[in-house]
Amino acid sequence: MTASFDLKGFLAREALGVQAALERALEALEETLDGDVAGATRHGVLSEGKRLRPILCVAAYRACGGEKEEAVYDLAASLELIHAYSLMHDDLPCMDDADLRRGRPTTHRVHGEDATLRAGAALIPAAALQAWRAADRLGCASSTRRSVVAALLAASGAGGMVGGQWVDLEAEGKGLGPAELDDLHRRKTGALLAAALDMGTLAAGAPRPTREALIRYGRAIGLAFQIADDILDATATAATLGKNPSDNDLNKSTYVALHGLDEARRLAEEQVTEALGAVAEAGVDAPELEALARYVVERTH
Ligand code: GRG
Repeated sequence: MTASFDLKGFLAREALGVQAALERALEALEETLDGDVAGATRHGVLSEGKRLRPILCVAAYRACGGEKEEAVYDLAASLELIHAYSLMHDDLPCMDDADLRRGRPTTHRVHGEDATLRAGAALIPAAALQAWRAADRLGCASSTRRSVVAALLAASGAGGMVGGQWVDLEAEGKGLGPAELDDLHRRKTGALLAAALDMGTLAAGAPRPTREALIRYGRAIGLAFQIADDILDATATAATLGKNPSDNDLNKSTYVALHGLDEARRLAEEQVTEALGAVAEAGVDAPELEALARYVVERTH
């Protein structure tokens, strides 16, 4: 089934649904932002990303029988708001000091550091509110609404993305071991990807074993995604990737530096196999999730 799956068409269609939800989210948020900060927010959120996290959330929701199409994009958009803030802040001079993101100058290069810092900070509570309201529109019970927002915030916080970023910054130039590198990326990248599956399955009211299996899928593709990122970082140009500097420039530990290219590719494939196994265990018919698992390691940027 996956062999004939039109991944390109699927990604393009889903990205449009996500984009429309992001526009709706920003219209509401902009009522509370001044001009500079609103401009920085639009730049960081609406620039052309792959929208992988929201697309995973929508795919998980559908795989578990969810049918409320517009509201689930609003829920999924909350993940992209967090992701966008993290990229905007990650690019700031006090972190990676990056010039290029998604093929465009970074937000602070266009709108300034002050507006970028404030826009990113405003996006964090906005994302939580967005998830809460969308779960409400999806008809989730109040305990499910709490779980949905908790999943988003736990994955974004010190035990997840922020904690992983912290370790990443401290590790620059130090050389991490394999277990430390896995831990860093499980938190920095994997936690939010796994939360996408968690939130989609929660919103659809999936039974616990299905939910747990799909969260395992999310963790596996999270690691595969990061290994693929390191492979791309080592093999593709900044123009193809649409971002700079590279991890190599920043003297960061990577899967390629630690294991070499061939072994890094094998490790990524191992995680894809693990992810596909988790979908089978979940007992759902989900060609979209199967195709997305392959996409994370086959993508070119
Ligand atoms: C102050 C310690 C501290 C943290 C603040 C900045 C930050 C929070 C976290 C950074 C997290 C980060 C940059 C994670 C990287 C995730 C990642 C792999 C980004 C690239 O994702 P893609 O390829 O990007 O999905 P697109 O552009 O397609 O959306």
